[in-house]
Amino acid sequence: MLKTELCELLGIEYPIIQGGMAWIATGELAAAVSNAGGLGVIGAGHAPAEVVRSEIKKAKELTNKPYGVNVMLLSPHVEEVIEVVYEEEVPVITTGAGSPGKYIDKLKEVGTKIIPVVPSVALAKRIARLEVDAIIAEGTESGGHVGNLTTMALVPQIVDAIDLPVIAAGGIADGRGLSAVLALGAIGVQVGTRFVCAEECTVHPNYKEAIIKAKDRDAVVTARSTGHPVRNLKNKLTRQMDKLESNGASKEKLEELGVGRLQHAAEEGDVKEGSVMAGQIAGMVEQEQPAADIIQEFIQQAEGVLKENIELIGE
Ligand code: TUI
Repeated sequence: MLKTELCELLGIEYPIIQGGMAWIATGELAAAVSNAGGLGVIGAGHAPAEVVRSEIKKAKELTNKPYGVNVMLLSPHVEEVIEVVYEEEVPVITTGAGSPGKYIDKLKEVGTKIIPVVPSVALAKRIARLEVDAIIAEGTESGGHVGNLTTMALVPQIVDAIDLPVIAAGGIADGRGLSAVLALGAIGVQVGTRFVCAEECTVHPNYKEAIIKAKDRDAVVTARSTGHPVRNLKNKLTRQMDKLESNGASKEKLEELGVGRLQHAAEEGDVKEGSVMAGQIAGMVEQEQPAADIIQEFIQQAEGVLKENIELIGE
């Protein structure tokens, strides 16, 4: 059975972490993934701390297994969210959009494992000096806020640059991706887009349908000129963003147009004028499935690939 160092580190059965997607990854999804043997992660995004607390309580009611919270470090509520994570003694946090440095001592008091997400070697090196437990190397194939490097180029460079365990993210939708990043030196994967289409995911059905219908080139990056590029599915909003950008619109104007659009797509189901954040592998997601089936498929497929690879070597 496929086990890695990540399983021991987090007390989980399979080396799969679910991406903590803002407005999408609720307590229900996180609990379903954790019950299925992965690590389910609640997305705090920009939500107020009490909303995050209620999702944590939901997850705790639905599972006895370890789970996590993704803390978006640019959130206006980040200080209060950290306080809630501390009070609720959340087993694991992943962090995005910065360095979790100033929160580490406090969270270590309650035994929280800390796993920052980084898009570059420079950031990985800076963060590896802190008391963190592992690092997620997130390639530009991911949905949402993205860096520039691909998973294929980023993961081995981070593996070589730091002494911490590395988890790969971006462009991974099945067991082929999992076995590929193990070959790059990662100890596991973080998977977002495919879990959006888990049955237990409470996002609006239109959002899931948009991912299921998407083809290979549909997940495009908008707002590059703002310095905060976002990968989302091509629609009326992305065309409007591109047009404004090519007409030389200011960073402020472009950012203003993006405000609230993810929530609008995720909760209201407006997949035309909302931001349907999704990764480049959206074209590989073909159906809605229980989280447990997604995880079982990942593991069986990865085991098959790894066995075939051993056979390639021969005697
Ligand atoms: O955080 C993500 N992806 C996200 S967050 C998000 S929430 C959102 N809500 C409304 C509108 C737009 C977005 C959607 N997708 N991925 C992790 C990630 N972290 N990617 C890049 C980084 C990152 C960037 C800079 C990590 C550290 C960092 O450090 C900067 C510094 O100088 O400390």
